[in-house]
Amino acid sequence: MEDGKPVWAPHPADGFQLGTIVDIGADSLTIEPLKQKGKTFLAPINQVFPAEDDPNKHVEDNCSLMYLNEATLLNNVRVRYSKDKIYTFVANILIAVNPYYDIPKLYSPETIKQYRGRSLGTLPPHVYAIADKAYRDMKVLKMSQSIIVSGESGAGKTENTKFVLRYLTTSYGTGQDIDERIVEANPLLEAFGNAKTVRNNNSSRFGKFVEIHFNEKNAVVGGFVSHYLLEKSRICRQGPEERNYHIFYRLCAGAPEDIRQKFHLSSPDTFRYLNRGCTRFFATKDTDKNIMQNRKSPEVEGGCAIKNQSSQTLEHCAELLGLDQEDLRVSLTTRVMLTTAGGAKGTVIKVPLKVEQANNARDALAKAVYSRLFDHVVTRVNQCFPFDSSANFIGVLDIAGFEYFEHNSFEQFCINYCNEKLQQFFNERILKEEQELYQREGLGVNEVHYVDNQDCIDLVEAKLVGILDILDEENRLPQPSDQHFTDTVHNKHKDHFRLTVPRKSKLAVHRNVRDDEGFIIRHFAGAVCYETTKFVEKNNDALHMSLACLVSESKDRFIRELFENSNNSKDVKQKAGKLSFISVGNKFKTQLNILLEKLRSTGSSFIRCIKPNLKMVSHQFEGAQILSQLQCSGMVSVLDLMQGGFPSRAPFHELYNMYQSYMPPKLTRLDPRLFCKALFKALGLNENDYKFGLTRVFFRPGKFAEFDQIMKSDPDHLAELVKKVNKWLI
Ligand code: AD9
Ligand code: MG
Repeated sequence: MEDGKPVWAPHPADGFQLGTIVDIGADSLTIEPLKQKGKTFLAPINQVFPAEDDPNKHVEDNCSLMYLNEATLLNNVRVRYSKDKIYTFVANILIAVNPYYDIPKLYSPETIKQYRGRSLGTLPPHVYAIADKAYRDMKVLKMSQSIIVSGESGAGKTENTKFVLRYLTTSYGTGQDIDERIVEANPLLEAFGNAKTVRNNNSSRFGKFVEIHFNEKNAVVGGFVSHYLLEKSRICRQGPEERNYHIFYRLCAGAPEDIRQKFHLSSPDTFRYLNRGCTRFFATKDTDKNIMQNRKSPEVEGGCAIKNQSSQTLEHCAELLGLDQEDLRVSLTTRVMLTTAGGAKGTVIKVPLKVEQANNARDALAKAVYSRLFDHVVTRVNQCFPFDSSANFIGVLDIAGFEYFEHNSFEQFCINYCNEKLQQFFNERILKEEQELYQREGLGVNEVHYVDNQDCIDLVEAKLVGILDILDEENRLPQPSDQHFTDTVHNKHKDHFRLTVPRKSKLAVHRNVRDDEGFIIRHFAGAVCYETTKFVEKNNDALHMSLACLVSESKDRFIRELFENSNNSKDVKQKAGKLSFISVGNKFKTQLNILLEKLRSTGSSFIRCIKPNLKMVSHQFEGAQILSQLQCSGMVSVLDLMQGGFPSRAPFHELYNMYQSYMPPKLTRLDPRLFCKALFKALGLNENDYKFGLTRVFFRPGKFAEFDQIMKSDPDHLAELVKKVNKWLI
């Protein structure tokens, strides 16, 4: 970068703005914005990037730009988006910007046909190009493939996933029922697993990996769906302007009369979980006879009773769960314990619950029923596209990207841990692909380096000392606490590079929490402060004892079966003595490791989805927040990774076309490869700055632009150059 050359400098709203350098300081630059001549500002050197000569130029593959940096990437995506070109490649990675409106013909059957069998790069970037590449790779390499779709909420992951599934079943299905079923599973899964949130009116509240299986002849034979981390808190509570899962409102609005009667359906307003107002508890010091009779613990005060007993809520609930109404009432308001005091060791007693505990028990029951129902729905979906044997599969992963909210809890911790693992896989693959490309092109180099995030993954999942195991240990204590857990994490990892104690200002000011109740993890995509309140509770999937026993003995076979696996021992006495704990974190860790093992055994492609604006409207490009998504999705680190090798690459014929007009006719008669060779030799370029591959020239960072500059320099220089070329040719 030098005085007078166009550069991209930081801009608070647009991400970057064009300007020129007017002065160079020790660690900052003075920039004059193009749009506001005369009004200069200072920018840190490491945040200013060289710009292409023509800021309106756009390219299908970002790697064919002369300057490969986050600013030129953002600009390329911006220019393309303004022309409804929402897809862009960065090498083999596809960036997809959500257009928030239907671009005519973008996904038409004709477009599907066009992409069939065509190599990557021969047609404009498209999600179909990625789907077809996966299919062709599967066929040629005889190896399963995966397509990893990521991005923040509302970025278009689920829509793109559906386009991939539709493409594959349309292009390579057998034309039978099974193709349609794979596509039709989506509305069903979305009814149970999607909800309106402030970020997306149809937000998936679970992650999924959908496999399409193919036979030896590479035709579709079946499918399989795995699901991850259904958001359970939504069942009982939704934020302002948010809703519970779609299925509830659909049932209330459109169920046939017999189902309405059977399920006692009415308007959503009448259900607390849909709009606050169903079974509530209030504090009691006396009244309830049954509870009083069973009180044998010191907690005589502070029991509770069900408030709206006059309504039929409890009765309906018991009826639908196949339970005795009285049993349900008792189980919701008391818990069983094994006495150890006063000689009567081993006697089961019922301890009344406090209001808050009873509310939690009720919510836990609702969450358990729903999450098991969701598991069941996925199992049934899987039964709809069974297959006897499969040669290979193409799996599409639609899972939430890196999350960083104002308040981050256990859910964000799990999803960001997942994203660390996926990022590592992404790095491994991109690195490998770069190296393979260099090998294919015969470059004879092997020197791409990147920053590994294994230390961050270890911090979360290492045996005993990892945060997940520390949390499980806490859950197993007789009296687990979020504070004790947090302290243990900090004690075990005092000087860990990735972990710090949050500053008071971050957490405690408006909220009544200790200033160190939480931790900050330095993720690959940025530091996130997690508030650990409720970590212990959210890590436990077990119902309290009396409820667990109750539902496992439901008169309703369906309900009984939903709870069958988790409740092996029906002996209350035996179970009451134990602390019931089912670890959410470790279940996820296991699932994730199985998923990654699967991904590692497949060939892979990546789709990075981008949300263009927070208003969810078309034709609005909010540069700064798009830039932050490019950083969070690891795209900026891909550019960094590529900087370690030869990031800019140009096919010989492209270079030939670009520069032939500058050269005398004698030279342009040469074939493109020789033309380029002659040119480079004559220019006397440093051989460390570029490499000749079989089909293209690879440049070290910034060297493509230098070359371009020399080519376009003054005529005298060019004449000199031509002489040299001629000499070299002779
Ligand atoms: V979440 O993490 O599940 O909350 P996603 O899945 O990333 O999120 P989704 O695919 O649901 O986002 O897209 C959000 C909305 O954007 C959709 O409901 C569409 O209205 C809109 N969308 C997304 N992609 C496209 C597209 N290619 N063309 C038109 C689109 N509209
Ligand atoms: Mg989604």
